[in-house]
Amino acid sequence: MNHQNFMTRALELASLAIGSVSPNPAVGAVLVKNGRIIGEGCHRGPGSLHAEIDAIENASESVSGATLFCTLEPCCTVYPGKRQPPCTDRIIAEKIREVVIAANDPNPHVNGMGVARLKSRGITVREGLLKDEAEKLNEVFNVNQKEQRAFVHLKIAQTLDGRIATSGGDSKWITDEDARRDVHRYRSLYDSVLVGAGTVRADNPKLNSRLIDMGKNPIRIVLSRSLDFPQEREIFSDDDRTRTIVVTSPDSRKKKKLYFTEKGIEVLEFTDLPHLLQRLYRKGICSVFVEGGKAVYTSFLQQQAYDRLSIYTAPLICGTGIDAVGNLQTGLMNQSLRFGKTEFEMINNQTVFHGWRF
Ligand code: AOF
Ligand code: ZN
Repeated sequence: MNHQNFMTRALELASLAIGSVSPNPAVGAVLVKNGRIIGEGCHRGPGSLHAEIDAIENASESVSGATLFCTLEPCCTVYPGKRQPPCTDRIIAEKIREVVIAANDPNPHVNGMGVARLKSRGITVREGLLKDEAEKLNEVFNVNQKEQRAFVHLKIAQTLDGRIATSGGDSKWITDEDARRDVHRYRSLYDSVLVGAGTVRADNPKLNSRLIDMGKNPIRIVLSRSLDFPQEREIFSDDDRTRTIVVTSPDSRKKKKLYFTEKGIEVLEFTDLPHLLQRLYRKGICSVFVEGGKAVYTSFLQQQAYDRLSIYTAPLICGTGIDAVGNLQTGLMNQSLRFGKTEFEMINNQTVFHGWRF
């Protein structure tokens, strides 16, 4: 096995806990001595051991002189709210000789200082092995740390002619069950799922991860200016005890807000999406998976309030219908939104486009 294989294994370990680590990053670590893995570890979520320490504790022999492969730069300080002791101290105390790191930790309390501390104690440090893979795994954490706001992933399911529903509003179902299962997998990875009031009125969605075994249910967020809904929408029932938050404008009627707060549903007021994303992050909601409809997609795109967009396209043409995206006020082609980084996949006969803003 070479260095790349060891880091690939560390990335596999990191991804085991993805979906349960928020607000922390997913991290994996492998300890190697004489060309053999002698310990493996991963971070399992807030309050749990860090991956490096987990690997040290699991080691089958003394780790002195070993090489540590970790997917994230080891942490190096203590600060209010920090739950685990600095990994660098333990790495130094255990006399680990070399540390190979995939990605830098953008947390301002680490951000290069972990590497500097290890180097200052004579430990050889190599950085950047499988960096892109490691950064993709923690795209939510990276945006959280750098921009102090929730990460946004927009998801659209559409026909070949870019419709998300017929003119009568029917959208069940554009994509097949396998594509919908993939969407439920994403729901289970994120802290929250957001839809507009129109979608709640028209589709009465549950917005849970029921197509995934053991998938955790995200917090449900509904954007509504009017706060007018038909009674008994699924999203406001607490059968599965999933938290729901209603987000509305500061001038919506007090009496209507009271209706929700009396049901134990939190009401948040917002003026623009960038502020809402900061507010959600401060409340511990690190990621938002946005599932429509048209007005909501248009607002997020218009306000540049997104990090990633996934479009599931099914082999259907519906002719007239509801467009996925409305007017973005882009008069010229060079003012259109262009995605720098893209990926495509197929799910049965449907294409899935993934685009990243940066
Ligand atoms: C590591 N290894 O496995 C993880 C790290 O509250 P704490 O003590 O768990 O610290 C959380 C911070 O530590 C988090 O914001 C990130 O900067 C880093 N996460 N670091 O060395 C790990 N999960
Ligand atoms: Zn640590």
